Amino acid sequence: MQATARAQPNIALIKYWGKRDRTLNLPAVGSISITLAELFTEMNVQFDSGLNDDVLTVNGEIDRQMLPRISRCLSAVAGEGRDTALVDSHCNFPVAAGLASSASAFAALVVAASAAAGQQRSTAELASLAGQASGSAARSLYGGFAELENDGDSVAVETLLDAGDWPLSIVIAVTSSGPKPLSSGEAMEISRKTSPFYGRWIDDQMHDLDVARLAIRERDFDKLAAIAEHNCLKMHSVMWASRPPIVYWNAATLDCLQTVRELRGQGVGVFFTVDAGPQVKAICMAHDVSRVCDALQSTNGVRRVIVSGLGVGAQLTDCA
Ligand code: 2P0
Repeated sequence: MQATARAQPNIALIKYWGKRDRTLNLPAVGSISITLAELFTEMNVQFDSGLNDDVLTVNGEIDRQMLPRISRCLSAVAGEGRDTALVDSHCNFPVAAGLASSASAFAALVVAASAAAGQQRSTAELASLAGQASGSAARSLYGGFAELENDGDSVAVETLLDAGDWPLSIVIAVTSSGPKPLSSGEAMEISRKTSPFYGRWIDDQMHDLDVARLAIRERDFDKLAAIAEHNCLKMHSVMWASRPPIVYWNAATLDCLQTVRELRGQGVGVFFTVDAGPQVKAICMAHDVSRVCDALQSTNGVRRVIVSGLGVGAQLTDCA
């Protein structure tokens, strides 16, 4: 059997940084994210392909680097005794550059693999399997605003608001399209072991989650803006103070933050967030999109901007 699924990346407004259990890949903190609409990974999985080993192609090219993680995830979904698989992935945005490509990839993979194996799993089960492969991927099973809770032996995700309930827009300023120098997983471990701010980061997270959850439920843009920017800068402070330091930003990243602040000074409803990469994500009201786009596009060092609304979670698109 073969199946195809499509999943969108998500952007954390309250971030996951650090692991509580590396074997089970459980996050050390909860997180809150928004799932995008226009960016996606489409993944086709075909078991019983007659191959000796799993084969992964990404945008038409054989990918051996990502293959071990993909194979582990396939075995977690379909069992260790499963057939080998042909996995064909297509992504309409730069991979491994801080745009959460692993989140959309593993969310799409678990949905496609489960269907191709003839299973009927709940979204919660699929999220848990995706989270074992990549912590942030659990959130991409859900649309709109999603909270990943940090209790127990597996992850639990809850939808806080559907995409249509508060249709915010996201403008992504791409400042570099190369792969990131250090994976998030490696960087989190360095932070846990060496950053003097790591313990405080963990201790503060519950407060930030509470504030953001309430702001989302009340659709209070200014309150969400303030806590999201604070949480983002706090996470990067943890990274910067690690040894060796982890700095994903470039000069254009900082220029984009300045652009967002200037826009806000002019009365535009917009705030920034930055993940494990140099791209800046500006979250704004739908009616301010063109102003935010123009300002970021003309900021020094910005290569291009990508605009997205909020989307639904991962979906099965074909199964035969
Ligand atoms: C997040 N990031 O909450 C945070 C903010 C990056 C910065 O989740 O090791 O690729 O595969 O569980 O999910 C990126 O980490 O890490 C991430 P693994 P993942 O979106």
